[in-house]
Amino acid sequence: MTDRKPRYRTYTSPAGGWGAAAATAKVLMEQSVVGKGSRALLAMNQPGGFKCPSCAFPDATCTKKLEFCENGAKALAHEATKFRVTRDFFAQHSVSDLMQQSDYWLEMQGRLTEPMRYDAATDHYVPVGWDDAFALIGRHLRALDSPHQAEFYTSGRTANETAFLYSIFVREFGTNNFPDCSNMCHEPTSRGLPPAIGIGKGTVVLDDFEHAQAIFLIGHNAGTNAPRMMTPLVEARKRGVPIVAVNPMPERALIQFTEPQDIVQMATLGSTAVTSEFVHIRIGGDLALLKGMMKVMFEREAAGEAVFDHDFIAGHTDGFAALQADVAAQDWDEITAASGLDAAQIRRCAEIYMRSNATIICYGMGVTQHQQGSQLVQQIANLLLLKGNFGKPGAGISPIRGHSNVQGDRTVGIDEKPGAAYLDKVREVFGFEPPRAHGHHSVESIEAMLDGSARVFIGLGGNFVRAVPDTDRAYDAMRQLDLTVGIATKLNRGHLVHGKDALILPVIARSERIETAAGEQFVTIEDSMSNVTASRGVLDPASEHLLPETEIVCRMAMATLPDSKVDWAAYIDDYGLIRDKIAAVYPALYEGFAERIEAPQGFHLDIPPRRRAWATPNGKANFLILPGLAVNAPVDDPAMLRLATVRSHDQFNTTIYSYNDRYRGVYNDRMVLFMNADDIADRGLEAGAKVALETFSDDGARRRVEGLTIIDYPMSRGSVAGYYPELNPLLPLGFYDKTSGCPAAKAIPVRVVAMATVV
Ligand SMILES: Nc1nc2c(c(=O)[nH]1)N[C@H]1C(S)=C(S)[C@@H](COP(=O)(O)OP(=O)(O)OC[C@H]3O[C@@H](n4cnc5c(=O)[nH]c(N)nc54)[C@H](O)[C@@H]3O)O[C@H]1N2
Ligand SMILES: Nc1nc2c(c(=O)[nH]1)N[C@H]1C(S)=C(S)[C@@H](COP(=O)(O)OP(=O)(O)OC[C@H]3O[C@@H](n4cnc5c(=O)[nH]c(N)nc54)[C@H](O)[C@@H]3O)O[C@H]1N2
Ligand SMILES: [Mo]
Repeated sequence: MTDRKPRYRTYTSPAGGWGAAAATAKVLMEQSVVGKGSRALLAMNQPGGFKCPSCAFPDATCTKKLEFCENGAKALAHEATKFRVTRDFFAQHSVSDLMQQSDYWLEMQGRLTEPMRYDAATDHYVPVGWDDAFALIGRHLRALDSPHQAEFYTSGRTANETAFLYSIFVREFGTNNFPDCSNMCHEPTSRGLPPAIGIGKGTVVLDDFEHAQAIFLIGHNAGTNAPRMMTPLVEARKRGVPIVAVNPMPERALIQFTEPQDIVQMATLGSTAVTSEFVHIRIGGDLALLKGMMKVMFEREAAGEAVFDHDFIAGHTDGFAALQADVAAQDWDEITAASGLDAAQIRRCAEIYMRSNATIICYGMGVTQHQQGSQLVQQIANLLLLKGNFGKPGAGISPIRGHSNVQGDRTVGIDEKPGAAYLDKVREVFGFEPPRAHGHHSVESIEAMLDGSARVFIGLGGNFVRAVPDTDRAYDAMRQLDLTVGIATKLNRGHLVHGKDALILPVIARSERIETAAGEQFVTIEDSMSNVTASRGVLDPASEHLLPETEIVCRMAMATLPDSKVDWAAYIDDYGLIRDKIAAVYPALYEGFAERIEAPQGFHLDIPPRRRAWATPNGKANFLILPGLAVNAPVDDPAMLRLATVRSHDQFNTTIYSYNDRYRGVYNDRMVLFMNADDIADRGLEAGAKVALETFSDDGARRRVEGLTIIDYPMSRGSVAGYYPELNPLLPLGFYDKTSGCPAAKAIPVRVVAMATVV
C-alpha cells in the first residue's frame, strides 16, 4: 500500500507527449540511474545494442531514431536500478516479514545479488554457493519417481538460446511439462490460428502499416502496453486511414495521442485523434460484433454487390458455406444485445472493412483471455479471409504479443504439446529419445501440484504464483512442493510462496554484458512480427555473483543428467554453438542462422500465409465455425457483471512501478473498480464507495476480494474492470479456454457487494 492519499480524476489531455517525457525522467531519477540509464536507453533497440526488455512490438531498426518509449524506459530503469537486495537484506527480513510487504515494495528493493537458499529453521533465505545450488536441484530432480513430477516454467523475457537449451534439458530429463507465460497470454493465437491459416503467429510486418487502408484494434491497450505501436498508428491516421478501436474502456491513447518523437507536435502541444471509430463493446461481446459485420457483408452480397474476394475464397479456402449458414443463424436483436452495440455502428464497422482492400486486424488480451479465446481468434481470421486479407501488402492478422521474447521461446521448443516432426529432429540432432506424451500447461501444472503429483517447480524468469488464477489455491499448491527454484533478476512473491526447499538464483539482465571464457556473447530475440534480432547488453552486471541464464540452464542440466548426450559445458561459453543447434533442429526457419544474424536488422522468419501458402492438413485456409454469440459460459443472474483484469500504465505484469494509472486518472491506488454510472446507480451505490467483488462459480469455493473503491468510469454497460494481479483471487482455476489452456482473465462473472461507504 502507498501512504499517499488516493486521487481520482478524469484525464483529458492527449496520451504520450510531454507527460510521457516527464515520466521517463522521473523513473530514471527514482531508480537513481539518470546518467547510466540515459546512456543505456541510447543503445536500446539499436544495432549493436540490446532489445528492450518490455514488450514484443518490433522496432524500426536502422532508422537512427530513438527507439524507446516511456514504458520501455521504466523497464530499463528498474533493471538498471542502483538498489540491491543483498545477503544482509535477507538476514534482516524473514520470509514471513517479507510476505507482509506489497509487490511494489518487493520490486523497489532492487536487484538480486547472489544465490540464496531457504532455511526453514530460521525462516530466512541464506547465501548458498552456485555449485551447492545446482547440486541441490540435481538431487531433487534425480530423486523423483518420474520426470513428470517436475514443472518447468518459462517467462517470455528468456532469450532464444536459453529457452532452446532449457527445452532440450527438460526433454532429455524426460518430460514435456512446460507451463509458460504464453499459456496465459497469446496461446489462443498459437493454438487457434494453425487450423485456420496454418501457423500460430501474426502475418503482418511493420511495413504493412504503411500500406494498410484500414486498421482494427480489438482488445488491446497500445498506449500503455506497446507504446512504440503508437508511431505507425499515428502515421496511418495522418494519412487518413480509418482506425477502429474495439474496447469496453475508452483507453486514452486510442482517442488522442501526442507522438513524443514528433518534434512539431511536441512543440505545438498538438495531438492526433487516433481512432476514427471507437466501438464501446461489452466485455465478451466481440464475437457478436464480428458476426454482425460478416452478416452485413453477406446481406450486401445477396443484394448483388461484390463484397468478398471470390477468387481468393475459391482458390485458397475451405468452409465458406458453413460460415454463411452460421452467420445467417444469428439475428440482429441477439447481436446487438450480446455486443452492447447498436446495429448502425456495426454496419459502419462493416462499411469501413468492406471499403478497404488491405486491412490489418490487431488484437490483445481483450480477445484471447476468454473461455473460447482460441475460437474468437479464428473468427477474426474468418473476417480477414472473406476479403483475401492475407498475402498482400498492408493486410493480415496481427496479434500484439506480450513479453519481448514470448513468441521466440515458443518457436524454439517451449511447448507442452510438441509435434512428432520436431521431436524426431531433437532425437536426430542430440541423440536421445525425447518424451512423446503431452505435458502440462500452466493451469494443469497447478492442478498437478494440488493433487500432489508435482513435486518440483523451476521458474525460468517470471512470477508464476502471482500471474496464475485463483491466488489462494496457487499459494497452497506451491507450498506443498519439495523444491521451488526462482531464476530471476528481482525479488518477487514467487520467492516467498515456496516449497520445502527453495532457491533464488539471480541472473544477468537483458541490458547487461555477458562475458564468458570465449569472450563477449550476444543472444537473440523474436518479436511479435517474427523478426529475429541480436541483443547485446551494454551495462555491467548488477553484481559480480550473477550468472547468465544460459549458464544456469547448462549447469542445472549437468547436475541432473550425469550421462547426458549433450555437450553442456561447450554451450556455457559459446552461444554461437547453440545457434548452430537451433539451425539444425529448425532448418526451415533457421538455416544459416550464424550468418543471417550478422545483418544489423536481423532477419524475418518465414510466415507461409504471406505467400498464400497454408500449412494446414487440407492445404487451404479454413473458415472455422463457433456457433452462437458467447465466448464465455453464461450466468443467469441479473446481478452479474463481467470483470476484466487489466494492466495499469505503471506496471509490467506483476511488477508494479507505481500506484498511478495516469491515463485513467487514478493516483496512489490500485484497489479500484471501474464501473459505468448506470451500473453503479442500479445497485444503489455511488462513486467512492468501498465494495467487495465475489465470483459466480459452481465449484463450491468462495472467491472474494474486499476493499475496492468504485470509480465512475465510462465502461460499457455490464462491464467492470480492475487491476491484475490484485484481482487474481477472483479467477477460478477451471475458468479457462480448453483449446489453449488460457485463463479467462477478461470475463469473470462477478457481483458487487456493498461495504462501508467512505465519503
Ligand atoms: N507497460 C507494459 N507493457 C506491457 C505489459 C505490461 O504489463 N506493462 N505486459 C505485456 C504483456 S505480457 C502483454 S500480454 C501485453 C498485454 O497488453 P494488452 O493486451 O493491452 O493487455 P491488458 O491490459 O490486459 O488489456 C487489454 C485491453 O482489453 C480490453 N478488454 C477487456 N475485455 C475486453 C473484451 O471482452 N473485448 C475487447 N474488445 N476488449 C476487452 C481492456 O479494456 C484493455 O484495454 O502487454 C505487454 N506489454
Ligand atoms: N488476472 C490476470 N492474470 C494474468 C494476466 C491478466 O491480464 N490478468 N496476464 C497474463 C499474462 S498475458 C502474462 S504474460 C503473465 C505474466 O506472467 P510472468 O511472465 O510470470 O510475470 P512477470 O510479472 O512478467 O514476471 C516478473 C518477474 O520476472 C523476473 N525477471 C525480469 N526480467 C528477467 C530476466 O531477464 N531474467 C529472468 N530470469 N527473470 C527476469 C523478475 O524477477 C520479475 O519479478 O501473467 C498472466 N496473468
Ligand atoms: Mo502476456
